[in-house]
Amino acid sequence: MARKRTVAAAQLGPIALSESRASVVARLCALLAEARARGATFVVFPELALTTFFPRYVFEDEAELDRFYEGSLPGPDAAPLFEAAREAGIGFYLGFAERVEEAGRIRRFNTAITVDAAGRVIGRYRKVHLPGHAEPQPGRAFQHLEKRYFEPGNLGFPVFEGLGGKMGMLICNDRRWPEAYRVMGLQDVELVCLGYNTPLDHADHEEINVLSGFHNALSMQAGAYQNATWVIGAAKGGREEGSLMLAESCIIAPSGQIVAQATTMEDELVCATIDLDMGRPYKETFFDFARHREPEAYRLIVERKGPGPMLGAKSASEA
Ligand code: ING
Repeated sequence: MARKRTVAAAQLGPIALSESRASVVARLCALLAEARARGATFVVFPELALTTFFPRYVFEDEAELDRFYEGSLPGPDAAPLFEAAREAGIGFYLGFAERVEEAGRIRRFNTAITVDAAGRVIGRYRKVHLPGHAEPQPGRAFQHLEKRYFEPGNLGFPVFEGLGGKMGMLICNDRRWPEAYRVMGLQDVELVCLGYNTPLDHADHEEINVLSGFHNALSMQAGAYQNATWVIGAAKGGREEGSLMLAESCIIAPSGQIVAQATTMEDELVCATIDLDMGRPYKETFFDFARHREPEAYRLIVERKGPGPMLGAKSASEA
């Protein structure tokens, strides 16, 4: 029997540096209301969905930086979203900057939570792959200082029960790393939710920047197909404080097909009815991991961080 669910990517347009959380939360609630009207029972909001993408700035003053963070859960300003979702019986994924004290020290993560239709937090994920730099880079119009403002996530890539299936989460740059999807694929994930903030000037090479949309879709389509899972990607896009960011939020099937995509760079709800059983035929045939994978051959993936010497390299004389 099919496990059909109507889900949505809730794309956000720009969030101004001066925009209050209350104002942003009102926008999230409007998208949630539209999701309710269109019959969706789960909504994916973007990465760092409560504030402007603040890693584009250099903050020397810690108090000024901390303005952009929440505790382990979003603060009171976000309460209207949690209440509206619970009242509507809609679950959601929400990205935010998390500042917590653990073992006596302050830790900062780029975090996402999944909240079920009853308002319970059923998943927490902290972004593992932090792009950009720890130190400001000379000559950049906009910095990308996630390595300065966050630690790599320490929760792994959890998969948990949700929507009557198996759900997992990524955040932005994670979607470019096949290992991230595969760790969830090895937990039989059926729906991967992710938010992103993707500046179009990130790379120092314009021949790469012009392919941002292609690389965005390629990364998520490949992750979906190679792990026979649905992927929902929700962008914060548009020109945000001068920085043009990719939109193109989309919903991708286990076949790798894009079944719905945003057409604006503003607040836009992208809806689709998905069948959580769609990945099953792939997992029973050529992506039957237990039958086909050869972990012994993949050791380098875990043992090495960066490229190293060729294995079993024979010198010309030995060949
Ligand atoms: N943003 C970007 C992303 O991975 C980036 C950074 C852009 C990396 C373009 C590579 C190419 O979509 C975040 N926040 O990770």
